[in-house]
Amino acid sequence: MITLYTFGPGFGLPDPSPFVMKVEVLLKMAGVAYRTDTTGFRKAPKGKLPYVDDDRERIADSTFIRFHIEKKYGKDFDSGLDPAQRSIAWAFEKLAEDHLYWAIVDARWSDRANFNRGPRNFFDAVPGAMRPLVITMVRRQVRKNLHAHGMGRHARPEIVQLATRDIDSIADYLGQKPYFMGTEPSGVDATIFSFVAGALSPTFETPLRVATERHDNLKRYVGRMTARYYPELPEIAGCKPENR
Ligand SMILES: N[C@@H](CCC(=O)N[C@@H](CS)C(=O)NCC(=O)O)C(=O)O
Repeated sequence: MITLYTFGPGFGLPDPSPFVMKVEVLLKMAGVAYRTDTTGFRKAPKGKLPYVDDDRERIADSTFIRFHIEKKYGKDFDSGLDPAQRSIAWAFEKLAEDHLYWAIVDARWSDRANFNRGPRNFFDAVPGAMRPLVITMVRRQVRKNLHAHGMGRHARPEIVQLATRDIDSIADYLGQKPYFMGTEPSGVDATIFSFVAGALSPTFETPLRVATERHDNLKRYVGRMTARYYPELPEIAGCKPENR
């Protein structure tokens, strides 16, 4: 059975990491049995979650895990999409993962109040005397990562402006369709659902959340995906399961 290494539920989400949520939804979409393990971060092959173990094969990174599921389990997450639609799906996926993601990181980690509401809890297991130092070091590393990406070089209002454009584009493309590419879910829904839910996390007070909440179709979409893939949960990020 596949083991998916996760952080565990948090921030009103099945996992604080949208990449972990993406892989969990892909596994559910594929109907592949899996279990989760929250103790794998230290051994992560690329220093990040998610990664999976599948019959002694270890695959790191949500996109390579997707490719693995498609190849090994004969599932094409984009079946039903023509080449142009597949390209659009890929481009939106990477918009979320490589652009919007960094605005979410900034909102959660750079803003002190939000950091205290959320990521600070990741360090609860660190012995009290060492905790402030560890927190300072990790936050410094996150700031360096933001700077290296480029997002962290912008002023906060500029970051919000860019991320709002991402969210508006996602909302406009979804429109009134039930799923991102049409009437049935495809691979990109695992990503868009996870990142939109991440932006809506009720743990954080962010302009990004306000920008996302303005889009009723996005909230209903998160509710629809919740009903389909997490029927056992009463809600995700404040969005109640919705079947239409
Ligand atoms: N490209 C990776 C990104 C994964 C990622 O950024 N994971 C974050 C959590 S959202 C992480 O583990 N960060 C830990 C770190 O950078 O030290 C994927 O698609 O899986």
